[in-house]
Amino acid sequence: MFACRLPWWRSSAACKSWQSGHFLPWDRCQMLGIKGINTTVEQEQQAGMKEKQMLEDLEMPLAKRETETLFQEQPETGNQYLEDTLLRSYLKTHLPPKVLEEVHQDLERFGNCLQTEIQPLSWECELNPPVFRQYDAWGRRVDHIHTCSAWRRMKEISAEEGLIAEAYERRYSNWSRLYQAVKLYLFSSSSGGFNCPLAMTDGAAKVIESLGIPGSLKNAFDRLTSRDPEKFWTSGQWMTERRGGSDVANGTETVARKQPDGTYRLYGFKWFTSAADSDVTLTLARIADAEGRCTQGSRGLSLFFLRVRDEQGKLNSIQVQRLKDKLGTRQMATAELWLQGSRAELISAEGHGVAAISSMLNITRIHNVIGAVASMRRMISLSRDYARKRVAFGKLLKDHPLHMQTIARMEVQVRGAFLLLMEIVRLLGLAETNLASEQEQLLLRLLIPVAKLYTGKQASAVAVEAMESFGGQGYMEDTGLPVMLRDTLVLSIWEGTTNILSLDVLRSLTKSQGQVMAVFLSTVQVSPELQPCSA
Ligand code: UCC
Repeated sequence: MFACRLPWWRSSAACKSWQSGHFLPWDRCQMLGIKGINTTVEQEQQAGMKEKQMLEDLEMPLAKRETETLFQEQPETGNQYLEDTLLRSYLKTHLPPKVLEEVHQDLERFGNCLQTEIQPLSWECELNPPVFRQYDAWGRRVDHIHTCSAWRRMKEISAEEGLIAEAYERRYSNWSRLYQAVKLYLFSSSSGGFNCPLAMTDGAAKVIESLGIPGSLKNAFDRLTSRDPEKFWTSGQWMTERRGGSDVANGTETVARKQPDGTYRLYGFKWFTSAADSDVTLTLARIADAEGRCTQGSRGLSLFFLRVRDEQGKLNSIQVQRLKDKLGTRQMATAELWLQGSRAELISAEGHGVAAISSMLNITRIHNVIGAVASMRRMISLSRDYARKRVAFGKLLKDHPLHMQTIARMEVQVRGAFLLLMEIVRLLGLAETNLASEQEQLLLRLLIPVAKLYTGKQASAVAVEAMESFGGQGYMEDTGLPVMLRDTLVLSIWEGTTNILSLDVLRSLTKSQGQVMAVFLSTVQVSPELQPCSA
């Protein structure tokens, strides 16, 4: 019984031929009489000849078995843009024809690029996670986070493709934000985790823009929104400290001390800093008064901008304690950082740090929705392709109604989530070009936390379901499918857990004195596509 559970080459049903170095099943060894003991020279010679013959017989089938194609065909996707009928029909319905024409060409090209260049890079990022080196060979503290070349190439591609720039250049007025979101949606599940720094980069650019791009931040804004890989910067968002990341008001211990030149020095411990290889970051701290006292709670928090390294690449009085050992998003360096007098610039009104960083949070939460919809889309597309190739019980999976019902249910989920995402980025585009009505702004405020909390949970449920549709192959690391599941699981956790976002929904209700709900209900009632089906 026990032997049956072992791979055959380790079981009692197998033995190793000492003469040839080849493995032979045990019964064949018996037949050949290759025992190595209690045999005469003649018997051994006979056995040797028999074995030679046997190996020759085996050689062909074995060699063939090695080179034969897999007995299950690999699921694949082609050009993700061209294959996404819902996306294409949405763009066709909503975009002005001139914009559609330009955008279509670019997305088709980008879809090809994803397939040929970006997807292989993504896998490379997964296979080569960041490595942290605290000391050099001579004992000097260097705190170097080494990232792979594929990860660095993702940064260049992000700039070249304008994955942040597109939203801020506003070439297509209010449609620019939607267009950017569509590119990010296509990029996300092939980005090897680079969608995380992009989310925070977008959030930082948004904060700086909402401050009116002050002169001191002009260079940073230009770099965060640059299409030039040489200039492009990414940003972090350091909010979580050792007391936790949800209750930021009570968990933030970092202290800011004002310097004679008007800048600040930050002292504290940031416990969870994603994309720690970023160039700049936004972070919260409490400004200490002349006696060193700080205001506690939310009203004591202010928002700061800082560069992680100086021009020479030296860390800004930051020590990296270690990299986090995460369940997923392993391609991306998340670190624990000590701020030991890091030079920073105060960018919010004193005590209004949480309100100021909220515009970053709202952007990163939208990116979270993009990531959720993208991962569902990818898993289901692969599952659909597999159903067209895999035969079971005498026919293709696609011809089994029960299997197709499962896929159809997932398809409904991703389509609903996709349309919700498109509505959010459409509203955001209007708000950013001063074209949104008051109702649309209220709706946007409500839908962001709702969509983030809903799609975050939905994505992992769909990913688990989709994995099942590949049978045992879905559970195999080298298919790449488990990576997608692991990376999806974070979506309900970072950027505010489901309950924290539920509280944010309540916050939006309270702050608007219930108006957001009135707007939501009236919007739902007038949208024909949201009416219950009468037939
Ligand atoms: O950093 C992290 C990981 C980074 C990786 C990100 C990558 C994502 C990539 C996705 C791609 C696939 S994780 C850390 C994330 N941390 C959070 O998300 C924080 C979670 N906690 C919360 O959200 C809390 O609700 C807090 C911190 C916002 C609550 O703080 P307070 O101080 O208790 O909140 P208050 O007092 O209610 O609000 C303070 C001010 C108010 O404005 P004023 O002062 O004008 O009345 C609020 O209206 O902030 C305003 N405010 C908001 N405004 C609070 N939340 C919002 C909001 N969502 N929108 C607008």
